[in-house]
Amino acid sequence: MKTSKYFIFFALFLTVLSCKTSQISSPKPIFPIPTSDQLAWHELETYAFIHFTTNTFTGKEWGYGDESPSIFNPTDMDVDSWIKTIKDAGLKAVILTCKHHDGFVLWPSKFTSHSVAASPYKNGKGDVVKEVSEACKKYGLKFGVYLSPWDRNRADYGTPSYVEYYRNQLKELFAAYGPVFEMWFDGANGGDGYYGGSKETRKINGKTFYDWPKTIDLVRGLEPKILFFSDAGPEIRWVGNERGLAGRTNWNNISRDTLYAGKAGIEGVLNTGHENGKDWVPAEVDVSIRPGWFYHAEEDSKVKTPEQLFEIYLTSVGRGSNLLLNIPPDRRGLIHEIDATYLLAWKKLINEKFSNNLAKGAKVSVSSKFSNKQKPENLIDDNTKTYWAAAEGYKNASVVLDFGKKQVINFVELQEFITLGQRVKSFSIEIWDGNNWKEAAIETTIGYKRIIKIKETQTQKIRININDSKAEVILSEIRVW
Ligand code: FUL
Ligand code: CA
Repeated sequence: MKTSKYFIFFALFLTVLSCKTSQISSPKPIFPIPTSDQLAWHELETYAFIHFTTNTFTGKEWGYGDESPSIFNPTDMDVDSWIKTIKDAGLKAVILTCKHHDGFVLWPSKFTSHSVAASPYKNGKGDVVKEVSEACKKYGLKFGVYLSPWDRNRADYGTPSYVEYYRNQLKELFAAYGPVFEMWFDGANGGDGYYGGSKETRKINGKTFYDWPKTIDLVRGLEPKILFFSDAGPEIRWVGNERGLAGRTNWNNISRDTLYAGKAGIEGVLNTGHENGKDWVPAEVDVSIRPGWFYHAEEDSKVKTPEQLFEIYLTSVGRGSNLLLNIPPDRRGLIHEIDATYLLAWKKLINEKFSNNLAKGAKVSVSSKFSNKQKPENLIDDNTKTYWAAAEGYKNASVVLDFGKKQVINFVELQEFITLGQRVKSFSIEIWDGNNWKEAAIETTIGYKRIIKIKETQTQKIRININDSKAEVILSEIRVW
């Protein structure tokens, strides 16, 4: 009787103790944190933009809005081959310009006659949006929609009936061509246009005219998992330039309430994000494989080479952003041979540079750990869902990887476990020269992924020093190439 009493007491004591330890056995999140749909978006890393409309046939970048649908006439259209090339190049999704600023729409919309239905393409029976979305399904790629808010064709542009028209088109698109993973709202509003023949300059108030909150609610009602891209989100932000450059410092955080699409002078903060931003709004890097967004034969000699594309990969994905690479079909309705060749060579280059992960099988030692659950080996298990964390509250930490013998090193790749928020503010990489540690790189943020190119060196050991962080350091993966 007496023994069992003691036993119960002891068991209770143990339970309380274990509750206490399990409470602190995982680090707490540092807000803001990504939603599960944003997390899935981060994992896409690279996807394609397709700009295709009457501009392809007029040679313009911004059609005025008076183009006759009769000029939209691709001679050898093969959407299947576009999507196959994109898939072979390792890209994970496609965003199509269903309507660019000129107002010509690529599906047979019942709300306008300024569309593919009035063109010679398939004798007016064609539907490019349908073809692209179906080919994406066939090849297992996600499908996204670009629908230009600015419309230089519409007579009612600038009045409430235009906003109604725009929303009707969204309803039509989301009903017929889903699922849609991302919706791209372009902030460009150049002013002048055809506007049903009035040929004038129309200025709208970018902050109020489109009443975005209402439009966004409408689309979310049709597609709950949709992610909205615009200059300032809500889910994905513009990176602030079209040259393929995410900020070397790149926070996923900004404060949405201080920004809106088209607001002047926000490129800087969009590029780097804001350390203390209240919302998780990661940057997407949109850049074209050619100088223009649309195909122009005179730019055939200016297609970005595999090496240039690789540099862009490093300054976008390698800086914690996603890369939206534009690949515009030509007048035949094909991805030009030069573009296709360079794309596949780029993919090959990525595969070659990142083929031999030296971190696999290395000996990992860390300066501290949160608990036995977040073991250092989690850093090299090729699984982004497992992580190592420094001891509670430790805003600096170091990790040493020992390869056991000298190895040639070119790149170091780091990933934070962003499910618990972005933390690291500054870090450095050091190389062991046999006697001393030598600094090889000094950088700021990491985020979802950071790839640091270092001067080719032979070494047996590298050390990553996290010098400052918002809270205890948490990394999910380290790879060394
Ligand atoms: C810009 C547009 O004006 C360009 O034509 C292109 O569509 C690019 C992706 O966005 O704002
Ligand atoms: Ca891991």
